[in-house]
Amino acid sequence: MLDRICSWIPSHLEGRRGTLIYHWDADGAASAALALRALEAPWRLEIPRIGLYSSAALPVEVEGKVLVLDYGIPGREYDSYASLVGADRLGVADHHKVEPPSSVEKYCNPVAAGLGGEDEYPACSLLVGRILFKDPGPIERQLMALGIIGDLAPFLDSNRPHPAIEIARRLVEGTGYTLLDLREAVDLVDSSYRVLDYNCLRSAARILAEEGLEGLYSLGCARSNREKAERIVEGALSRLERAYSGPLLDVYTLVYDAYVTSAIGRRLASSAPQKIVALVHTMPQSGVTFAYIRSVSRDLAPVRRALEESGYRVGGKSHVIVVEASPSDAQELVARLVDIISRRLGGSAGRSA
Ligand SMILES: [Mn+2]
Repeated sequence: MLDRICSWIPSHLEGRRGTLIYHWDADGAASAALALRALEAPWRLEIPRIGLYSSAALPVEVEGKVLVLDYGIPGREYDSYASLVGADRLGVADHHKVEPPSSVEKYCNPVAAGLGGEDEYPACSLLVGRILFKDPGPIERQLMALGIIGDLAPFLDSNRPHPAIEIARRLVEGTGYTLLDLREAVDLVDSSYRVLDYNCLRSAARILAEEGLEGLYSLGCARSNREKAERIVEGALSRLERAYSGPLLDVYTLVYDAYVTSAIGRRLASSAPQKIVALVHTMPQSGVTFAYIRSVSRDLAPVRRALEESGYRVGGKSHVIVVEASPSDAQELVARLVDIISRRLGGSAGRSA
């Protein structure tokens, strides 16, 4: 089934020139590293503008064929991107629950195609690894597991079981690493997007492709970004304000100029595992506001539908949603979230297994 929609990937990667574009997190970097290992020559590496989820965040200057990995934007965004770079040379591999594009034929997203949920497809790295490597070796197994632990870190951090964590455990078994080693590797990659270090995100993908986890642990820029990011996250936590607290929902606000939205949002979600947690984060210098909505126990699909119906731009998966707004709408966004999640969905924001 997966082969039917994703079998184009190996031939798409043929040729010496091309561009890999990948989501700025650990799953994105692991997916790019797996693609690099399958290439005969290293392609150019590009990362969307950190924090933004739209075709406008994708590079216009690309070379050769283009493969976008793990970037989670809805299909219509790829339709607009295809009109810029050409639909024939664009391919997309993803596992986010979004509407598929209409003009991009090379679109490998089993979740969007209705082949399964995110439990079956917990990471883009797992998807890409399965397609590219019929018999994955130790480094491929590490990379496939890294993407899973990247996307499921909040489950691991709050000690909640998830079937895919067992998949990751089996993948790294015998490669010399544990789940905790993977968790550390996730922080090493993710710290670079928190401090907006695009170059280090490229280095991370390249060294992961060449040496696997071992190379990442000794990557100097990743280690220093982790220290920087820890200080930044501490600074953000001290400025966090609770705007609302109810039995189902907590809403926090933060005004802070660093891309720590997911780091803080994940931490808040892990500390209130029975609830839905929303963080409305404004970065004044960048002029953007994000609402990051996460729950480790509840399916957010009804929340997502309600926000879309209210006219918001929404991206994400079943346990995490990102809403983009402008800073002047931050206060209204808080009120809307309380209205939609607490009042309207109070009874129906269902628990998932
Ligand atoms: Mn992912």
